[in-house]
Amino acid sequence: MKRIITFGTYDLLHIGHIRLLERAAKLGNHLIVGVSSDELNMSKKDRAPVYSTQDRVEIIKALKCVNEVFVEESLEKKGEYIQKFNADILVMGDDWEGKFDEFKSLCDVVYLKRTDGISTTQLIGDISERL
Ligand code: C2G
Repeated sequence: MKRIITFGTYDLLHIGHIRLLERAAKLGNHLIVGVSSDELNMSKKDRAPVYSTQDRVEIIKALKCVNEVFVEESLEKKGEYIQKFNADILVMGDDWEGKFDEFKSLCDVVYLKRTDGISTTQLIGDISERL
């Protein structure tokens, strides 16, 4: 029984998010997802997500490959979340390659390849060009 934990904003859910979550789920038996709060996003990206924290949580909860969802309040609390949820593997996209190696003392850390050519920022740009 392996418990996987991963983190993200998942704003305007797209195929890159789905592929990452499905591949993460396959590494174990139970996938736990930390969805970053609106406040955390403002500090991280200087932009409010299009969908609210509660809507993003609800959307991620509805996915077949996801077992448990919580709100990630702070980037500094990753170690606490790993321990609280008893995670065996931390999975992140490879845009974070090497950034979470400090948690190797708590669990395995795996970086998965991102899907090329799609991002929330790009989607916002594409949609606004169509208006
Ligand atoms: N992702 C992907 N391919 C893309 C876009 C995103 O595989 N084309 C992955 C990211 O690597 C990440 C997950 O989907 O693992 C969620 O992406 P974001 O919502 O952009 O998450 P981010 O804002 O990077 O938040 O604590 C860390 C942060 O909360 C991560």
